[in-house]
Amino acid sequence: MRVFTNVKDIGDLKQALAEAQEIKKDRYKYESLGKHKTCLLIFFNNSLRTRLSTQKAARNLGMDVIVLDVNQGAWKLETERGVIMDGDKSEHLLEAIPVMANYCDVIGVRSFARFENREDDYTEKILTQFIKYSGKPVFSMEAATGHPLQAFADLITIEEYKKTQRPKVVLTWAPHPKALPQAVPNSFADWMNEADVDFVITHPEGYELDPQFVRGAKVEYDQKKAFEGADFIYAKNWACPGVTRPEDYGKVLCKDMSWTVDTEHMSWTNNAFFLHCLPVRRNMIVSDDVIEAPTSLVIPEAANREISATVVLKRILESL
Ligand code: AN0
Ligand code: CP
Repeated sequence: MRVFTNVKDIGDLKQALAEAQEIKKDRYKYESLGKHKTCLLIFFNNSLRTRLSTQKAARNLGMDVIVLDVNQGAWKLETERGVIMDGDKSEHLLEAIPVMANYCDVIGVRSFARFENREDDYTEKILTQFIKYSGKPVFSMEAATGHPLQAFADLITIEEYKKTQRPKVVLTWAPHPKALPQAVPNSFADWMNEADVDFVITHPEGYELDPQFVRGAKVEYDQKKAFEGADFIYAKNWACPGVTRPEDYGKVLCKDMSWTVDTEHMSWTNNAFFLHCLPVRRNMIVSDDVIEAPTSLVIPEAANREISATVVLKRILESL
């Protein structure tokens, strides 16, 4: 595997889940695979889980790791070609990428949606340049439109906790004070659509996700109806994806607190497990009681980030 940005890159999901369980039983099984290989993790945005779990995964495989926070200590990067660079940006991405690629064998990139221009975000302008100009395998650590390491960890968690062969999994929008990207819900939909689950998406009108991720999934605007019989509730906020009204792209259209997942919401379900990628704002997205309940899987879900990253890096190392 030379590129990891979406569910298609990982291939057969049953095989990927089997590999995840193999790694979970012995996370150092492939510790000689990454000897003398360097993994460079580039962060344009903040991170707790991705930063730690991906470093841990690389070390499980015997790799060396370099972490770069672009906005703390590196030169400010220009990303547009043709710009007269007389402002505060000292270096262009087009030099920085091949330079950074010299020092590593594999590159992970975190570069969130900027909400300046829908097309730039949805064509993955930054990530694509890393893939094109680095000459090295590149994996997404949450780019503008996807967070595949998260979705893979989510699937591993669902597989581990499901009580029926084909559980009902509900992705629900929930309120948040700031505009957040669609990367997490996009990837979650991308993966659930390929998994053996009954998948339903619920959100207020105007928050329709991009059709390339929704595909055949059921969209139910009535949150209560969506929750009925659910085995897993996956909560996430996202800003307007601009599908129906492009001019609303990146806007916060709704802060309706009746969408916050609380015990009453969970009572509509089939005693569902609660999932969230974290970081989460309590009593905006989810109530204290729901996130602290025994049915909350947010901690094992975060733990599975090490497993998903180890499988992905293993696959990449095998292709070098
Ligand atoms: C980010 C997001 O919503 O995409 C990262 C989630 C993993 N969340 C925040 O910025 C709070
Ligand atoms: N879930 C997740 O990716 O968390 P971080 O933003 O802390 O890495």
